Amino acid sequence: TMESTTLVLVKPDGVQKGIIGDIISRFERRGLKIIALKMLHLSRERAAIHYEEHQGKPFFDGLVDFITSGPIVAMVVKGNQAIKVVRTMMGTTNPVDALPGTIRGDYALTIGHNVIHGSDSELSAIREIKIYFDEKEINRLD
Ligand code: YYY
Ligand code: MG
Repeated sequence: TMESTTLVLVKPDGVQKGIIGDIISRFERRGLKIIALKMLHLSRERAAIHYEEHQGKPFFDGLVDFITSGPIVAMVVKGNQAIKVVRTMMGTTNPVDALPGTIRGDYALTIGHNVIHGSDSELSAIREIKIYFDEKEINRLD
């Protein structure tokens, strides 16, 4: 086994749709552990830091508008290959291509409103978790 931790966000559209519980349940059913959890409303500054890899791209301003448009839920998810497993459970970035049974495949239809974020690599996960959580907010006990 290869334990890893990843950052998951339920985006404003996911909170609005009332699927926070379903998303958490999917991870728990799979055997992943939620080791930190909060609801917050991102500032544009913090959103730009989160999405710094996309600065300058044509969709960047719309992405920041969207992710700051309402409350989100941030969580740290832990388990065997959690980064990869969560990405698979999310489905493809463009929900039009996402398979039924994935979170985006079940709840989203356009790329600008795709319900969920999950870190895409070990480095991204470490960087992104720090944007949302202090060390002391993360439960490292099992
Ligand atoms: O990691 P993931 O969310 O699956 O996709 P990214 O390529 O990192 O893009 C981040 C975010 O930006 C995506 O979830 C939707 C939005 N976006 C967009 O609106 N239009 C694109 N052409 C690409 C991405
Ligand atoms: Mg990404």
